[in-house]
Amino acid sequence: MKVLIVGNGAVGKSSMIQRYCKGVYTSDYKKTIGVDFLERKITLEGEDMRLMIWDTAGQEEFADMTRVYYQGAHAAVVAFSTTDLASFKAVERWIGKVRDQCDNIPMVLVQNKVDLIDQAVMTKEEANGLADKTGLRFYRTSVQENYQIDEVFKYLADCYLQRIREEEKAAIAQKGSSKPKYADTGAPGGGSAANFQSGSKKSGGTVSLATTPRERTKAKKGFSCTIL
Ligand SMILES: Nc1nc2c(ncn2[C@@H]2O[C@H](COP(=O)(O)OP(=O)(O)O)[C@@H](O)[C@H]2O)c(=O)[nH]1
Ligand SMILES: [Mg+2]
Repeated sequence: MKVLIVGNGAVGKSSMIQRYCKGVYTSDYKKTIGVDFLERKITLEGEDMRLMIWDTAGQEEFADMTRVYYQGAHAAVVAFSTTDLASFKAVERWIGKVRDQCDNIPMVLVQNKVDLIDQAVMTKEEANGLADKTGLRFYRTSVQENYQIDEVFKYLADCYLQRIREEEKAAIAQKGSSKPKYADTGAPGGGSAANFQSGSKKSGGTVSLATTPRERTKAKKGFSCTIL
């Protein structure tokens, strides 16, 4: 699963990725260069998921790179900082950019650095107002304090998982109509049930469940979670 983090510079995007994927935090400000993404594996409702979280630092300066970063993304975090008014005002522009570049992917709005709430340059009402206006789920986080970071990504992973499950349901419903195909795999002659059984015997004696919809669903699920 490819996840993007967008937002103005210095709101804490790289720190958030490092915190979530490596469990580390540093207050040294370094402009991110070179790192494409970090990953973390989580289990959600019994499904193993691999989140690849892409850093979009410096993107604005390299318009050509934009497409590559956004391409194939499954979800996005749109972040602003408690202490940076310009980052707050830029939120809708970032949302627009994600909507332009990606299909209708799940997004979440994040106000980072809530540990600095004393130095906030917007009120709680203003932040809530923006969240309402955008219609996105809103989290207040502190990468420094490791507050609400896991929740942000869990929410996006959950949105993605539900979406995949719905797609699978639709795919299975469609495949139902192609069932007779499997009845044809057996030896010549006989009814469809007999054919299916003789086909199983041929391929090693055990009655294999490999052709049940459930097995195919699982395989597809794993694949869907790891493509970029
Ligand atoms: N106080 C505080 N500082 C933070 C927090 N998250 C990030 N920072 C600091 O903000 C600065 C910019 O962070 P960075 O991750 O490089 O921002 P990016 O440009 O969006 O990738 C760094 O000095 C971080 O240590 C936070 O939750 N609280
Ligand atoms: Mg960065």
